[in-house]
Amino acid sequence: MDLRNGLRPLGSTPAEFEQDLLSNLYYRRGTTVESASAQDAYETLALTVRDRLAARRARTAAAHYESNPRWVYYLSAEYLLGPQLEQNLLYSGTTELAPAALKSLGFDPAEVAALDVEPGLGNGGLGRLAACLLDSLATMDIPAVGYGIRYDLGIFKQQFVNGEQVETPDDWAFQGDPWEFPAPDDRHRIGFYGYVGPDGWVPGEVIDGEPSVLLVPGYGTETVNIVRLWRARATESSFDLRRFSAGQYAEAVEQAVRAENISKVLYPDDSTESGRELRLKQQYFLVSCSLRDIIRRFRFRNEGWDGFAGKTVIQLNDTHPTLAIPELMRLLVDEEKLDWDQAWSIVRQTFAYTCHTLLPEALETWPVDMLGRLLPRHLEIIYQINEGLLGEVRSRFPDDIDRVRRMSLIQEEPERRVRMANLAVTGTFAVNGVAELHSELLTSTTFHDFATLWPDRFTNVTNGVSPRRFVKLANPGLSTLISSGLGSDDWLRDLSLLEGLVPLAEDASFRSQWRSEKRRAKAALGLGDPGALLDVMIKRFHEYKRQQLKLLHIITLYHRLKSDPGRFGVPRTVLFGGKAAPAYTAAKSIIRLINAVSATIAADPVASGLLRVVFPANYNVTLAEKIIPAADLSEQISMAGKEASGTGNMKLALNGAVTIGTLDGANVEIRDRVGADNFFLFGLDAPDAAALRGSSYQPRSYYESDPELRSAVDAILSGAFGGVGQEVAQSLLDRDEYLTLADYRSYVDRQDEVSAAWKDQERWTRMSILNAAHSGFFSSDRTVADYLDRIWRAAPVQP
Ligand code: GPU
Repeated sequence: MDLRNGLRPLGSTPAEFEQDLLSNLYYRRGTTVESASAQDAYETLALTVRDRLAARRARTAAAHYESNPRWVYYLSAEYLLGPQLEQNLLYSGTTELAPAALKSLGFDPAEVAALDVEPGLGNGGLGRLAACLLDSLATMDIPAVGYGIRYDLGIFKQQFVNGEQVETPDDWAFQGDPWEFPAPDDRHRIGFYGYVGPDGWVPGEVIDGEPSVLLVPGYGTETVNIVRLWRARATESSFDLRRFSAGQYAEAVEQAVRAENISKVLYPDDSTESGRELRLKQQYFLVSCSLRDIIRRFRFRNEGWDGFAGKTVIQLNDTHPTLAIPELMRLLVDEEKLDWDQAWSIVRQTFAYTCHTLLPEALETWPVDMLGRLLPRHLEIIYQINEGLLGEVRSRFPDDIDRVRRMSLIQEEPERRVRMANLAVTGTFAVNGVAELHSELLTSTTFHDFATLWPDRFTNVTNGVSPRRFVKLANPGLSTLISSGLGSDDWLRDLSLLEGLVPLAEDASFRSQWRSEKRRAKAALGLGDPGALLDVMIKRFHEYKRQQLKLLHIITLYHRLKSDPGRFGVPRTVLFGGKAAPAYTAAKSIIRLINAVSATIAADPVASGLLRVVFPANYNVTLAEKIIPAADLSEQISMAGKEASGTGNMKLALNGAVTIGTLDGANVEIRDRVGADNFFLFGLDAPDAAALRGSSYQPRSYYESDPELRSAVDAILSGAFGGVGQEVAQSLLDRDEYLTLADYRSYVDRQDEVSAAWKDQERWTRMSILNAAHSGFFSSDRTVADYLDRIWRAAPVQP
């Protein structure tokens, strides 16, 4: 059957859409207009929109089958997909149709839309990057599948109780998820534990991985790709009827519960290692299910193994899926009976690895004991890979024992651990960092030895963001203005066209419309004075990102206000958004202190009209889409040499926020493009920061020599903010691991220039427009184009 022509076309008029809604309401939801709840209406709408994408999906799959292309497989423990309804309305061309049809059936479109829950299956930048890349892959018609885990509970919900972060579970699919297609027949059986016998691994425990599929539509094209998310299921035999009959109810289901815990919850860590066995199980579960699925798909149109690496590239999103390397070796050697060298050559041609960090503590390692107990055969394979690696090192660098020790896949001291990053570099044909500076630092520091051995393996692919998600959907008003300024909306598929806005920065009427859009977005956020500069810092809480530096600036502004209100620069609203890992005490203290400072300023009649600090709880993609359009100033103030790239910096610049930032991550490339005049640079650069860290850094000397800094720190120490946060100030004075005090003066002085620039609204608007105009490079379409060119080498297939 030809799927291209074999499907009844779905309606495109309001009446037809209404008909489709009705039939889904009756036949799929089993209810009627009169008795339908808002939830019924929401689920019905989702199904009706999904049907349109599913029809395109069928055509895409048929085209893929026919062309038997080279596939890009993206393996990621996290996807932060964002709200699905608005996206799928846009991509299916039903943004106007749907609310009209709902209304005419008597439903309230706003109430219905509010029921869409974002799947929070990621922590932060890494998970959102995965989602942006999938969006671009589909938009560019690249045959691609994303693989991940369908966690029952996503990233925790954040609440503030007395200013403190309190975490509650995110049961995002409590009502079911109407966007998902369960595919229980594609389940795979996965083993753990056990022993290695003469015929290979004999697992001691088995579980099933059951996939469901989410559709990933492209924008302005027919292509609909997919992401497959695995869910752990107990096998039939795991229910213990004997115990149940004996009244031992908990024991009867114990094994089943343990099995299903594997996909129960997303680990809420961001760039720190979490050494838990369950997390290692999740990682193996993801890669084992996904590899079997990749092989199953390869077998549709291909035989043998010779063509596998030619048809397949598997991108590892950080080290979380690195067990895919020994797992594919095991499948090829133990199950497919290939010899080791042939298998290793296939593996080495199939995988590529993206590193997302420079923090040493974020480089995953697993205790040899734990890994060997959970995956005994994989540990053997890792040892054998290590023999090959160390043999190569010894022959290239005879007698360099220290080099061998550094490069080994096994760390010996203080405990034997497997170094996942070393394994990822060894088992792949390409390794990339995520911004130019990051990639340079990787080859000069973290992976210096490997880059010496295999220089051609290393490359850079600077991150990017989806202009559909972060401009069109987040900021419809500005998008319309951009399209009218450029004379078309082609920029949504070729973001370099934003350069066409450059002359419009000199057009007073365009500037005034641009300002109106900013004000409108601020009003929509409900932030009071739309004339105040909106200064935003939205990202995970981490000491290296330095929310504490922003806080010292706020306290300094507050002190200036108190001492001379007439001298105060410009009205400012500072907005924070972000979560701290639940176990990260220092980050949670910073959150608590921000909320306390916010309350103190709000309660002070002298200050509250001019300076406000707002901190909406539970920052996520949904909230990001509201905040980013409203932002005037983008805070990108990490200690130089610590932020791999950043992607919020790109989203904000694209929406016309001006950056204040260090020369870190992708900030460097943003500044190069938008121009030094349109970027507020401050602070130590990466070499100087590293040098200062390496010497005997004395944070106290900065405190002692700078009266404004001193009074800010003293205020915290003296308990001026509800008596909380003293530990934050104390740790700055004693350790200040991320050089906050060293960069304070340069930061505060730069902020004074920000205030001066804001006073000249015409000048500010020009900077704002030029930021957007010169940020076209930061489209994830360009990122995907770079991956294709440097690593993936796959070609588009049009449905
Ligand atoms: N990142 Br490692 C995460 O969000 N989580 C992680 O576990 C690790 C890195 C971030 C980087 O911190 C950020 O700089 C980068 O822009 C983002 O990944 C995407 O590459």
